[in-house]
Amino acid sequence: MNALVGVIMGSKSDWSTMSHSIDMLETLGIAYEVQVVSAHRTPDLLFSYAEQAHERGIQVIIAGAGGAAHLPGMCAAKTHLPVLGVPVQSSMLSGVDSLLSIVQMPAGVPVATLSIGKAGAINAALLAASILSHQHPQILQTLHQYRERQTQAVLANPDPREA
Ligand code: RP5
Repeated sequence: MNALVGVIMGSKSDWSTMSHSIDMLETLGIAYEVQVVSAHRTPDLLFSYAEQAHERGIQVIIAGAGGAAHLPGMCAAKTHLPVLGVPVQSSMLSGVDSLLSIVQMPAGVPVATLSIGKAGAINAALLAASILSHQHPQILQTLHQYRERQTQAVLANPDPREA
């Protein structure tokens, strides 16, 4: 199956966060590819990745980065595909630096920015599924099932004192 979602991250040190995107894509049965692409250390690779993603069949890009997190924004500058930015929780500033670096895009070049860390990585995969669901009925069905399981899990155990 050709990858529909391209997951990129600025460093292997982002993997512990971005692996949550991968786990959710696998839960939803969405074909993906994943690799390190650094805006600062491999800028030419970033440009070629973003420029060629669409013709390779990628429909959504999830880009995670921390600190001076330029990867999602520069990726969005080089492709018309939707780019979902995940701010990785940095050690020095707890990811606020990452969040502000990603979210404050100038008008005209959007990045859909998720929350810092694990929740953002999970939600990026779910948002990718939402985007893809319009053209992929199987993904729509799987997404509905995931949401229903989540709802039922809360309803089945509403007492906050119980685990
Ligand atoms: C960013 O710099 C990466 O996304 C990572 O979050 C951060 C630190 O990278 P390493 O020094 O750990 O490789 O580009």
